[in-house]
Amino acid sequence: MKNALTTNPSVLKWIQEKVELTQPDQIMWIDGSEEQLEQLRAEGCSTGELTKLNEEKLPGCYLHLSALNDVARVEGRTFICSEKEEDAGPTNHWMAPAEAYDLLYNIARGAYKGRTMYIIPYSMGPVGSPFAKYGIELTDSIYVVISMAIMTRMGKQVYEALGDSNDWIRGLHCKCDIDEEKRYICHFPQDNTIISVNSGYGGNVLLGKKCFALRIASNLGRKEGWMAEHMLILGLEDPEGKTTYVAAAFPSACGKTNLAMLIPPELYREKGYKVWCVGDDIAWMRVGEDGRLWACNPENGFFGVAPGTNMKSNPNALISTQKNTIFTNVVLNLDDNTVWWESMDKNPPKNANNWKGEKWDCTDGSKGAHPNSRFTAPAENCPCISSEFDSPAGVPISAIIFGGRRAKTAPLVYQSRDWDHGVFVGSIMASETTAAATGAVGVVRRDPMAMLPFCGYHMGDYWAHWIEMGKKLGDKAPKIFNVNWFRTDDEGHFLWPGFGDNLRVLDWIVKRCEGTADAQTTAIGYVPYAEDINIDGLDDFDLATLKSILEVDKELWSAEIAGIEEFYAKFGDKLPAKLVEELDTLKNNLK
Ligand code: GTP
Ligand code: SPV
Ligand code: MN
Repeated sequence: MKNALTTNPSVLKWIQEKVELTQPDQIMWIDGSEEQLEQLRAEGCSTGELTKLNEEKLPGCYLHLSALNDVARVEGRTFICSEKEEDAGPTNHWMAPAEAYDLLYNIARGAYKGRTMYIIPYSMGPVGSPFAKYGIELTDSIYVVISMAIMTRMGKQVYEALGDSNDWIRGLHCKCDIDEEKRYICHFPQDNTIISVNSGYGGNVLLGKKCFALRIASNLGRKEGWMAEHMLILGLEDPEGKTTYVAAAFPSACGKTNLAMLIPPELYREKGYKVWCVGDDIAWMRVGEDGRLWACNPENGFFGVAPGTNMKSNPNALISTQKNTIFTNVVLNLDDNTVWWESMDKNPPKNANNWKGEKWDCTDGSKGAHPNSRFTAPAENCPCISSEFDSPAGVPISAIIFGGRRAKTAPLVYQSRDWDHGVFVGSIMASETTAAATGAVGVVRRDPMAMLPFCGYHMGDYWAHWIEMGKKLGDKAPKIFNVNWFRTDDEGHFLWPGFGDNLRVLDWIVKRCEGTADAQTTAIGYVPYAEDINIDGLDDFDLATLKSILEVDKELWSAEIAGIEEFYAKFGDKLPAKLVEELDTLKNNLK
């Protein structure tokens, strides 16, 4: 092929086939150079796909508005096309591979006519590290190219690392007409292939992210003996300079980015505590040579929720977005060409366009930014990025934390009795739904390990894989915890201050890992003594409230059992016996 950046035969053959299928007017081999990206940004601005923002206030930043019907992941149109239906399991949508290819190729046929095919080589994980996996995404979207340049290690160095290997993930994205009725996000684990059509929204089209790094990678992890999880990774440095790493799985829009970039409360800062961000959304984890669990963030940037991000809740995230960032579906301030979103500050712009690109009156009660509006920011912008961010070996994990939005039931924090009980705790996770996916918001649903929309195979097999990993790790396995920042009073107000103050809970978690904090044994696991969570310096929060959110209400938990049983029933004989045992133990404990 003309101007090809590789001689890898499997790459060339696959691209040639897709060129014949999609029939682009032009082909552009993305090399990752700044000149090429700059050319694409300029072209994106000339077609209206991008708006260049104020170069003085937001250098290198752009606004992108998606189609009105295309603002979040579409779980109902996301398919695992494994050969056998039972391998996708009861929590995924499944389509037979032959039928899916047929359907998708019919949609993709001629889809690049009059357009350019961009060929994006990218790496998930630092290029050349033992964690790294390579992918090629074909797209007809400039937004996708410049976003992949932020979210992944993108460029021709990937071809050098790949050599002649056939071990890479194929990704085809076609915008087509952004037709909701023909929107499909399909995964073919047996072919390491992803095809996404009729969308331009991040989670559906930045194929390195959820599609590859979770749905395909979870399959690879199962085969190769490692784990791909919807988890942030952070390091908590104590005053002696010792850093403890934890990984935490919360469902979409439930606080991963916020926790990953947390700024400790003043009294901890004064003592010298620091939090370092390794990742805010995805963790790949494998057993290291020392037998411990080591984690790497395969991404290179943050695709974070904009609304609610402000100098108080998450200054590190806000600062990360102040240069070289792409904003999607936020408010455009027409006076100074900057962006705004709900609760960024108390001064919504008077002369502005909303996320739909319409003139917006901030006093009419309508939202200016979409609730799932996002920023795409380079990890290197983050003031608290970990020195280990690019480490080929990753970081050793001491604790795994599960969590979700539960107004009642789940206490602020508890620890599992052991690894298998921890797998049970993850498997019964439930959370109120958010705007990160289309559909109703605020409905409690089971979301095991925060992987419900992202596990690329049968969830029963996935749990069995977790149990297997625990066996491999033995007494070096991380301790497993569950947190809930979202307990509310009867009027629906959050009881726990959250955000930076979540460090107070992390502090207890780290002490539990070190064996220096006590705990009370309850029906669901180990719960802190209220006195062991430091609440010094908290206004409007007292020990009585803390005790109330640490409470394990046996009635609520007994009601929970029915929900767990109903959920577990879906998995039939794929439900690991260990989890049934753990459920029996819980039932007995609640008697
Ligand atoms: P994805 O990118 O969708 O995977 O989301 P995420 O898990 O990274 O969630 P994020 O940190 O962006 O937080 C989403 C929403 O939760 C924001 O509106 C935050 O303001 C809110 N939030 C985060 N942490 C807390 C907390 O400790 N307490 C409360 N009450 N809200 C929080
Ligand atoms: C999530 O929904 O969990 C996200 C955003 O992190 S998306 O990339 O759309 O999946
Ligand atoms: Mn996420």
